[in-house]
Amino acid sequence: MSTAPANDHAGTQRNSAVLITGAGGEIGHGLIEALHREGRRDVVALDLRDMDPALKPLCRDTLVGDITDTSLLERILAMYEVDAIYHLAALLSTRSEFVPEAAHQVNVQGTLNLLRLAADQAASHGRSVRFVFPSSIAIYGLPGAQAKAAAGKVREDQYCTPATMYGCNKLACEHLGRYYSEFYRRLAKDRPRGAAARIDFRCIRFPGIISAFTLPSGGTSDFAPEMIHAAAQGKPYACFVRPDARIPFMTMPDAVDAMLRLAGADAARLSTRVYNVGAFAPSAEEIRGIVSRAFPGAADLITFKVDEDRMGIVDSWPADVDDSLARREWGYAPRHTLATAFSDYLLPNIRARYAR
Ligand code: AKB
Repeated sequence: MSTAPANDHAGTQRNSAVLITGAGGEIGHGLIEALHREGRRDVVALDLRDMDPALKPLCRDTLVGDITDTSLLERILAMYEVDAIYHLAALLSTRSEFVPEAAHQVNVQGTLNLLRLAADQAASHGRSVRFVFPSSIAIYGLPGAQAKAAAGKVREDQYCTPATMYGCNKLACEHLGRYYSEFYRRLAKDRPRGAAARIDFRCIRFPGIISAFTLPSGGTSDFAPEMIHAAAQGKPYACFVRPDARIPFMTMPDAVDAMLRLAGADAARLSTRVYNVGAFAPSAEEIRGIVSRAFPGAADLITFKVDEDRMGIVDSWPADVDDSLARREWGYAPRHTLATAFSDYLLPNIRARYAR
């Protein structure tokens, strides 16, 4: 359960906080470490499971709970003055296809609960609450492999017709975030007046994200990290997409850097609330080639056993994204190319991880 906040003032005042939901997940690990490096000492981490003990010292508080539990969110409102929220908690695309209604509850109702918390916080302390939200390439729905190949790099305003519950959820949350930031309770006499008392929603449509330190679960882009981590352990891997399957990816450090950069960007420079980011877009076969050269014997251990249903999801996602808006407006600049993602980040860290 939750631990009492540090230097609790017995209710006489609320401590400042940066709230991270889904904090125990892949992105959460990297984000907590990055915020600590930036000198933030007021991170409140919320997750369904208890936090990794190594991360707890980097947080002011760690809470175990569910974003659909409104009484928990009300307790957070009573304990903290939240200035920023990184809302990472979600059921990913593959898992959501087995429990679509539960996915809606977590991914949309949970986000609505957090938006409401942010609105109440802004009204309570009179300052804007920055709400950073990871959307996904899953909001795109291309009609098939041929259209996907013809479309090339997709802009933010193209093919926004998701073909998964997760994609529908993420697109809905993008619009909810824009509504709460610009039109919330627009007819109410006591509606928030001026930007100061509102939410400042900022959103990135992430591609597949590859981490050297954590393995994803429940995603459809997982084939890339699963293949890499299996090869590093000398384990066989049956890849569930075709060799020619192609979607955009980025490394976890670049994903965390992008969120922090967007969160810190001057609002006057932003023309929209939703941005594409990408870094490299290899085919599954190209990833297999790099991995086979890096790990002796992997070539014989990596096979292709296509799951046509999951392949249909990947065929609806873009082969690559146009992220020129993010690069122009808030200086998005991934450090890793496909080559350096492996040479500088994945291979050294993954080898060290499995050498133990
Ligand atoms: C998934 O595969 O569901 C996620 C995503 C691409 O948003 N990693």
